[in-house]
Amino acid sequence: MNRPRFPLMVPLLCLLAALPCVASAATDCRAPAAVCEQAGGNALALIERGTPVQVLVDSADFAAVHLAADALRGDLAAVAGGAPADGQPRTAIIAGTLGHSARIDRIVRDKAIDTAGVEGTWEAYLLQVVDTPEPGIDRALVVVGADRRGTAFGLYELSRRIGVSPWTWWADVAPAQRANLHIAPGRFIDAPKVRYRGIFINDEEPALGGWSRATFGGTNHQFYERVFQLILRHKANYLWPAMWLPRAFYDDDPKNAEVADAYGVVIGTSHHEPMMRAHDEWSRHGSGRWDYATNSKVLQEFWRGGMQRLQGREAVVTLGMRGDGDEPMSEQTATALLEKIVADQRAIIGQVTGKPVEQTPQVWALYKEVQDYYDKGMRVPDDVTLLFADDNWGNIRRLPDPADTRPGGYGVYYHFDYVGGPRNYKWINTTQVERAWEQMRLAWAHGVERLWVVNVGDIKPQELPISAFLDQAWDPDAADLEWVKQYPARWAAEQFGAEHAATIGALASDYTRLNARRKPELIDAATWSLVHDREAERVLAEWDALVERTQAMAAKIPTRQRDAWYQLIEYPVLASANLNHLYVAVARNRLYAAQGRASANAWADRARTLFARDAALQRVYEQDIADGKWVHMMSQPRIGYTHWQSPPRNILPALASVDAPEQGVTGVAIEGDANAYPALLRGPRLPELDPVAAPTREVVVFNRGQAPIAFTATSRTPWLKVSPASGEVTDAQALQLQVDWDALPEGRHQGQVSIRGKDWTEVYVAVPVNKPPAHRGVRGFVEGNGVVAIEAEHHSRAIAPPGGQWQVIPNLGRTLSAVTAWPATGGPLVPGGDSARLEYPLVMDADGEVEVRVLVSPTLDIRHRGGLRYALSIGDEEPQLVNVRLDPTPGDRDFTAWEAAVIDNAHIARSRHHVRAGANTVKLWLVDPGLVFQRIEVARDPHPRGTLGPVESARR
Ligand code: REL
Repeated sequence: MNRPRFPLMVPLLCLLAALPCVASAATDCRAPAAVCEQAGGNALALIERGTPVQVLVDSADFAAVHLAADALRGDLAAVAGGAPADGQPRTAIIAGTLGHSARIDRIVRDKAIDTAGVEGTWEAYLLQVVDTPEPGIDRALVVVGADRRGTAFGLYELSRRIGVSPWTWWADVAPAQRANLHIAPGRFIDAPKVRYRGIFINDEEPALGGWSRATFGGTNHQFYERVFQLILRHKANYLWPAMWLPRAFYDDDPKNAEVADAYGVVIGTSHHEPMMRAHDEWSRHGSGRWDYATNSKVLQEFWRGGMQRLQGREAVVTLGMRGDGDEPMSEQTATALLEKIVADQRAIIGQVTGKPVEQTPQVWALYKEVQDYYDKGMRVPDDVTLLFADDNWGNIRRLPDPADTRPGGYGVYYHFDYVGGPRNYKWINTTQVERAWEQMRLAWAHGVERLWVVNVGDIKPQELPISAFLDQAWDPDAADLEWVKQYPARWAAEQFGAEHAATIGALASDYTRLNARRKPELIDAATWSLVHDREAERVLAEWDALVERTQAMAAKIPTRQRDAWYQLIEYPVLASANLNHLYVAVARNRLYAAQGRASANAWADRARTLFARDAALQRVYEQDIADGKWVHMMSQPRIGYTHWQSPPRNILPALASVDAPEQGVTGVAIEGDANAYPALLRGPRLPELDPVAAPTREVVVFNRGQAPIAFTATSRTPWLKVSPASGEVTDAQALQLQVDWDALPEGRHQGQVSIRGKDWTEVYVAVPVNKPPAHRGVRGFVEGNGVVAIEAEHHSRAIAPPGGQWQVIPNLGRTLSAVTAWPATGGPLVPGGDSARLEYPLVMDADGEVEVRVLVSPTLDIRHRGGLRYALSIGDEEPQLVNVRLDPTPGDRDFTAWEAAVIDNAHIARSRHHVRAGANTVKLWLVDPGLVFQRIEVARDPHPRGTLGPVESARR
């Protein structure tokens, strides 16, 4: 098929010359159906001197086609800044569905338009400029659809190509105006590869629920119209409607189904709502227990009602039965009973539709415990789509053998938002596009081609991952590594234009990465360490740098784009940064109060200010921008979680206060230790100084009282310097300790610094120092403080698997990127010899035992083979197999490991090895495909400190 790699307005972007383009602007503008400002050879004007063409559709064509044409007319007018001329046009866009538009059928026939690859192909469409398509019209762009959605998608695709984002209404993305736009001649055809592609609106209180009530009076058909437009503008076709109690799509507003049908959107119900019945309908219309063993007749009639209500409209019917609501069935539920339920449901489908049952699309969702039934052997007929699920945290649980094809095919149900353990995540976007892409690429490679559906919570603010998921679903073959690398910038270009696309795309990627490594709901005052490795400072510095880049960019955003900018970039960055600052302020308040620092009170004030700022940022989103259109939309509580469920509102974490005396009182705190000094019977001892990882260390002199107090600091060791050597402390004064490394012989030493306050306080700080052998001439990552940390992409050698390659996935993971072997559908490899591996050179201080921690993304045992293995060796050792086993099933032996992994968005796998002083090589061997490596940490001390671990080691 003749298709660009990315279905956006690439030529237009290239023309604006800010994005790196695969081909030159001139070449791109000549590609069939490329839309450009300038008139390339024989291009047809869609907009000329501010006047758009007319869009003509046969009245007999489908409502979905008319609605798409209306959308395009509006979009053309918005871009052109004017309406089309009245009267008989000389040029036009003529759209129609084969067999349903006499006009299109005639043009196809008269002009001998080649419909191969379109006719008879699900949702396919063709765009082609045709001369004299009919009397009176000189030239037209003809949009030919194989079916109603095919034609509609041709029209929505044109909307995107003329510069109208799918988020035009949902994020107020204002299209750029163009006086002239042309479409290149040539034949362009396209069709989706995944049959059903869609979203699940879920857990939509209080944000989307409150907003939809205030805006539309509820999730009625006016609301759904907007949802359908959003889906279709992404050329997707499928929806699981909102069902969070007490919502019921069919029951709440009978027009919902009618309008869905008019737009051409296929409706399903979520995984635990069988037979087109919303969960809440059982309490409205059911009677007796939700229990098939005792109440089958009533349930059958309830389900029959769901099918009858469809009136033949397009749907994908969920089969099976879970407990009442999103709960497992009772333990005793036998597979045999479930199989009977499915058989009875299928009988009802057949009776109600009057068609062979396999003609109605059906899914069986293997969600949570239902997958166990599947694993234990439960099966459904072959024409039913098997819908595999992720673990609710973006890690797919099971995939089919690529060789196992079945008429019903396979699907995946994925999450960008979740209510459940270990904690809800509902507020902000925390899904790395790269992770969703990598998981869905795996799914596609394993033959998941029938249905992709993603839980998007309140829709906003999941704009970026929603676009990426649906764009990938359209053509997973085109979504290769290059595609995902460019996606954030391309998406930014679609919202804000090409000029700053790379910068804006990087802002979106970066805030997502920072949010993904620990979701905001999981952050508390203990998350970022104040005492180890300056972790809290490092984390806040990353956020501050991002805020600074965001503000610098904000200054360049024109007024017409400011509403979209705030929703898509500024709010997520500022509010996420603020939340991290808030928790660190709370942590400082508590730590300082425990240490008796007078400044604890100021940190309490700062925490209160940051808490108020969170509300202020929300207020801007909900009231100040877009004329208050997004009222309630950011009302999801995110501060003050204590267990999995969301707090009822944001709650400022408890703060401590100190009663500071009027006179100054000296105190001392050191790195790596939460205690304050002086303390009874023990003195402070710093963590070791080391020329590579910790060449300096910090000691803080602080004040426990209100009046400033003088101090002196004296080194009692010739090679150790402390500065400043004296001063007056109002709040706190950091002292830097420096070692004269040249004066120090190799080996371990101990220095001492004494600190005296004017109030007679006296503290002696022990300063251990290690000067390891230099190992001159040895190259590699150098041990420091007993640790070597290496980002997986910084290998010195990569031996690819047979027929495959190692791929670096940028941005994926917690710190830089991730590395995975691709393709990932093969069998296990035997490690050793010249087999596939990554190599990392180390320079170690001394011989000894080490623990090697390999950080992998929390990929699950997708092929049900008992885990995912890699092997590791150092030097000439035999490769040691390490099995990554994570299981989201509560009670499973690997459940705790799974919980820890999704909280950290990484699993830390461990093995023990022996190293030699000097040069060593770590070999990370590929065994089972699918693992995604983020980092390697080699440590003499088995306990990692802090949440993120050490910074990457120096490389020599
Ligand atoms: O994320 C999920 O799949 C489930 O938690 C939801 O589907 C579930 O229906 C929940 O909204 C409440 O019933």
